[in-house]
Amino acid sequence: MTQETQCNSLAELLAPYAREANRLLEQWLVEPASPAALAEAMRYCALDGGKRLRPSLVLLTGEAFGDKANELAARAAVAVELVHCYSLVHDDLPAMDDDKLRRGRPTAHVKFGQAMAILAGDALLTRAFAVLGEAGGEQAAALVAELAHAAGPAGMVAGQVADMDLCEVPGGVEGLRYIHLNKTAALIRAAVRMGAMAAGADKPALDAVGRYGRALGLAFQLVDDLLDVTGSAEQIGKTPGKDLAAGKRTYVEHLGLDRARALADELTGEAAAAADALGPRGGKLRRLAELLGQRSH
Ligand code: GRG
Repeated sequence: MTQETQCNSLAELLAPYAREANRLLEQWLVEPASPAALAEAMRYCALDGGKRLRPSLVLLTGEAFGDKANELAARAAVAVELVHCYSLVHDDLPAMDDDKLRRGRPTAHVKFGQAMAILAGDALLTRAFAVLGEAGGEQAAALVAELAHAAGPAGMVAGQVADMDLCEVPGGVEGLRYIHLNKTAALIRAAVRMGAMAAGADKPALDAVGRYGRALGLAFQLVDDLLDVTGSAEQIGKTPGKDLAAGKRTYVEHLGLDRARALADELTGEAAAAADALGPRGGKLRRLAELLGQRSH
């Protein structure tokens, strides 16, 4: 399948996938018997905002490897975004990053109180695995395991524990790489792998997709660190300068702006090379990596 690569902005490339992700989230987010107040908080945390990068990656990769709309990819897209939304809600809590602004709006605990924010996060996380698991069958089970591993104690949660200095982490760029491979890149890698798995991609393709996701995830985090320093609250939808002010380890703090920018470019090149290894199927993934490397929000 030849993939269109004409898009000039990340928003333009993501738009059709993000629209579909929003539609699917509306459809699957709330389990009917949920208390209304919890459903309201879940909707606040998961709908109306965000770039929908991760679900778009699932859908785009599924499309690259498949010929038609695939329900498993659709469920995986919803599941990965729900896990991402839960992680943002919990990360914003006073016990973690203590942030007041997310996606340009008050954070969940500011809006609903801490107890409801914690519970809404719990509900988003568990709902993710219900939506994915309910597809049934071996393929769905493999996707559940993929997502659980990426989000769990040897993945995103490990990255968060390291980022919060709750475990030993090597100093310097090595430690930063460990944190961001787990906190950020693991879920992005899982997103592209799940899209490819849902479409029945073979092992060599899955390996290339995994390399792509890992490099893209690290590049994404580097650009996030750069934007924390150079972006405005309007551009990034959260408090700028927060990471640096909080004494957080960031690539900019360790490397300075120029070397951090150079590393982002290098990782974008790595992602592009992995996309090229997929042949024509990788065209859109390559373009997405280029545009993500240049993003301003
Ligand atoms: C609570 C287990 C646990 C983990 C939290 C996601 C996370 C881990 C922390 C959020 C802070 C942060 C800078 C994470 C790195 C990943 C990242 C840049 C998240 C923001 O992702 P975007 O830009 O957000 O895709 P939107 O709002 O567009 O979905």
